[in-house]
Amino acid sequence: MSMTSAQLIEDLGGVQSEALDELQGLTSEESLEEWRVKFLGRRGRLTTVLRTLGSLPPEDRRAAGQEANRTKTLLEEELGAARRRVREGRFALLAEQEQIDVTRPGRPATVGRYHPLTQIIREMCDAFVSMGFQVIEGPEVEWDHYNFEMLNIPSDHPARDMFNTLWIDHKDAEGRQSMLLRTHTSPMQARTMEKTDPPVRVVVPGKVYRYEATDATHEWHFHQIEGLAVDKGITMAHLKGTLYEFARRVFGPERKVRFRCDYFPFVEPGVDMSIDCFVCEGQGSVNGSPCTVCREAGWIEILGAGMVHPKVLSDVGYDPAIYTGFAFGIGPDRVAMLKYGIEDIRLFYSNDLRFLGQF
Ligand code: FA5
Repeated sequence: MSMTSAQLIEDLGGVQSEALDELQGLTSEESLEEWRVKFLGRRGRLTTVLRTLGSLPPEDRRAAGQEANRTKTLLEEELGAARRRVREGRFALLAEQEQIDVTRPGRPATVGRYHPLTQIIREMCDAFVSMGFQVIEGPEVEWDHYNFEMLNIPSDHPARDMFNTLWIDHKDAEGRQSMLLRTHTSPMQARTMEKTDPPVRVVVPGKVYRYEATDATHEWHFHQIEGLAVDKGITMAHLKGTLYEFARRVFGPERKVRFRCDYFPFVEPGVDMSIDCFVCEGQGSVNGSPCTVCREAGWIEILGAGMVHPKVLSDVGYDPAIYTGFAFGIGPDRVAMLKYGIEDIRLFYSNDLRFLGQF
């Protein structure tokens, strides 16, 4: 029985509607490819129908051929559209999963800055450099020899109690503890003088460590800036003039400064210098309650100082009959508290970016 064009056109219609029905439910690129092979492939359903074209009587072929081409083009176009849909759907899904909002402005890059203590140490050193001092640094792991002995603090000296020392597990030939974390920057006094002939004028910023309980103005590790000036004819007036000028530059002219006698074995005479408390404005109390920052003193001590002890000078080979000098050790952590109005020293070391970002 030979095929008629009406039959062939009906077959084409059947393949078309079946193909379009199936295409509707497909959501992956793999299933679309399977669909293509099934309907449009070399052994596919459409091709099979087309092969029967040749068996039509010649006068019917033209109409049937046109219909076959139309069907083929339609299925190819629908496949293309379905492929685009699947691809766009995949991107939309990805965007949803990754929550990409391409319209959002980019995140600004965060710009780093110096820690407030680094800033204050640099500012303080700059003040001394402008007065003729040179900046040097020294080791944080130190010998007992420089931290104590060369500063006129022998091992049996009660002044060792002033410095609650963190010792390193290391003993000398006689079995004594001899290595420590420096308790102050003063060991750089002897280290500098051993290497240099007078005149000497240096400042030494750095970290120091003490086995100490912490509170609003005490940390167990903090910073100091040591100062040392040795020459012929240096007097206490030079010491006071230098430190007043430093205070004026860092705090401004209106801040009150107080000198008092203090004791350090490596100076004679010795003093400490305080600045009026920024919280209670020197009163010792705020609204009738005791001031916790200065512990009711009205003053905050920022440095120890004095005229270099003759024994310290002679131990490094300087003649104390010819040379005199002054030395000081300032706590920049306390200076930063006073300057910026910070009520607790521990904030500097707590690594809170909300705090650090304010400087
Ligand atoms: C000394 O360390 C002496 N080396 C200073 C000195 C140098 C005197 C040269 C004479 C000549 P003192 O322990 O007082 O001294 O400390 C000096 C400064 O360090 C204090 O005034 C204070 O500002 C700071 N400081 C001391 N202990 C702490 C601490 N626990 N936390 C924060 N700052 C401190």
